[in-house]
Amino acid sequence: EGRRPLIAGNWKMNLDHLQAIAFVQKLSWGLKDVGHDYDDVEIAVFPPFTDLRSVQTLLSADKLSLKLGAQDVSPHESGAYTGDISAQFLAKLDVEYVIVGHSERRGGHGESDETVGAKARAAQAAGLVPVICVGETAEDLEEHGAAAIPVAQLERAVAELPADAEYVVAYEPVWAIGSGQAATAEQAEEVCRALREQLREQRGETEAAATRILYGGSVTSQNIASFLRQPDVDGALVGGASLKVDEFTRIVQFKK
Ligand code: G2H
Repeated sequence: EGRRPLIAGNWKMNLDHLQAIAFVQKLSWGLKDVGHDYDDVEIAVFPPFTDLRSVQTLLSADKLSLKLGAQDVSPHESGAYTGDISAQFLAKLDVEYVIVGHSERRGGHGESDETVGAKARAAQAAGLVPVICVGETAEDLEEHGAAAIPVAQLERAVAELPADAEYVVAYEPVWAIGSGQAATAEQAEEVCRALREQLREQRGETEAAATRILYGGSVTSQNIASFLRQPDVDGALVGGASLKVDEFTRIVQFKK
């Protein structure tokens, strides 16, 4: 439907800033070797905060087409928030995307849907594109089926965004994260379709049709193509497999 696929590499708490430079160099050279067309498939990497400056310098010095993302952002603009990083700080480092509401933050740091919505709003206000993560746990799945919880999370996360805001949605079933047990392409499509339907009702047809919805959870070079063949899956949020240059290169080259 004319949405450019996005493959996002979420490094989580891996690779320090020296390792990050070596990694991004190797990745971008490898992508050049295989003739990757960035207009065809967009690629973004999401390093830890402490790597962003180094990676930004490398990307701009070598005019690399990889996009830069961050893994979290404060809902606040500035002030007495020890340890927080503002959206403005990220924007000044040429960060374009920021993950909000990853299950490791919802679970491990007690982030509510309201907090996730406030983070998405703060990111959007600073000119960043929030990557809003939603997904059900194994217990949710058993109790409510696959779509109900992610749809409710999305509804609350986009509630405060202005009309026609740009954002990305990532459907990550919690039971599929880092488990090696990915959802099937059909399961992913079912929920991604329900998420788009929610956007259609809540935000209108134009925004629903333009918004990219990614699948995340144990994505590999073996299963990526099956997800991207689904009409409502527009890319992937890749964790573990984004830390291996060769494997990540195969993933972004999924059409070949
Ligand atoms: C889900 C995903 C990336 P992995 O958290 O966000 O990680 O691919 O390792 O399951």
